Amino acid sequence: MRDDGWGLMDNISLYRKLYLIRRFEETVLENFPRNIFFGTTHTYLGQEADAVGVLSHLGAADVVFSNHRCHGHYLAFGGDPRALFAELMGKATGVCGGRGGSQHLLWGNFYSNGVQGGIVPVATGMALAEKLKGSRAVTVAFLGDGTLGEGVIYEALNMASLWGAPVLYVLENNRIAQTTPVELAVAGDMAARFSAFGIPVRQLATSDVCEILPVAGEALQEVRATNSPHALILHTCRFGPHSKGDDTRDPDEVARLRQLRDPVTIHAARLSRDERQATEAEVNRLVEAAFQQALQDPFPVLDANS
Ligand SMILES: Cc1ncc(C[n+]2csc(CCOP(=O)(O)OP(=O)(O)O)c2C)c(N)n1
Ligand SMILES: [Mg+2]
Repeated sequence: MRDDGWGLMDNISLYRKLYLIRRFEETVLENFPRNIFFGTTHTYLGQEADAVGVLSHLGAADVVFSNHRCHGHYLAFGGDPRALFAELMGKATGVCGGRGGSQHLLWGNFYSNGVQGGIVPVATGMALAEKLKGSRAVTVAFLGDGTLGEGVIYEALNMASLWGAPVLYVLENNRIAQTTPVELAVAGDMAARFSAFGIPVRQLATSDVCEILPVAGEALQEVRATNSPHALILHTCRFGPHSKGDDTRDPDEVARLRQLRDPVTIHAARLSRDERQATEAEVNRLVEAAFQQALQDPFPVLDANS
């Protein structure tokens, strides 16, 4: 997390973060057909309030584990947009020197990995390590509804509960996994998956960052105070395709979600017209400059001997 006031939670600061993620992701999708990005990408369009609502509470010593849909988490934690654009382009200035691509980031205490569920035991172990070190850091691990089918998650939840790992599992239920609707992939109750292991769960069905912030803050405070795992289920909406152009949903249904559940529009209503326009103009310039800079950046030099 950046140490420059990025953690502020006033309405303009929150809007800046939401809109930064939105513009970043739109820029990725707009430019994907130019063949300037290596590998694939999964955008966070529609879920911006989740990352901002949770990660605005964290400090630089805390730890974040993310998945294949990691750009929003990285940016909300204070990651540099230019380094992320450069990473997608395989450039030397990228988050991981251009070797990780969209899904595999390592930046300070921020980790992401595209193997579904793979980060959950790793995050749990990291949380435990921080506890044993006495750092007071909390770990946040993001996962999606479609990842609830991965058995390794349940081994991790069991150990987290037994050993008191200070971790907040944030389940982003966007009701779809690639093209599979949640009804065809997840049986039974989502919250019960956590409570079965004695892990307290909170749930919210909102795209309003101001509703997520206090509940996430309370959950994180409990993780810190009790040195034990907690879960937060955020029922959210994916506005874009799973990756690029692979959306099999009814376009009218997606349009309806955009109309009712847009985190950017919802929060924009709290700003005056001038505040909104000034913030958007500032972020538009920042994202464009980051993108252009990354385009100019050099590729890594491959050294066969290293
Ligand atoms: C172990 C594993 N199996 C399959 C995939 C391919 N894959 C990537 S994302 C995804 C769907 C994930 O759905 P969900 O967990 O709901 O996250 P969302 O994409 O909705 O954010 C799949 C099947 C993978 N990355 N890892
Ligand atoms: Mg999903």
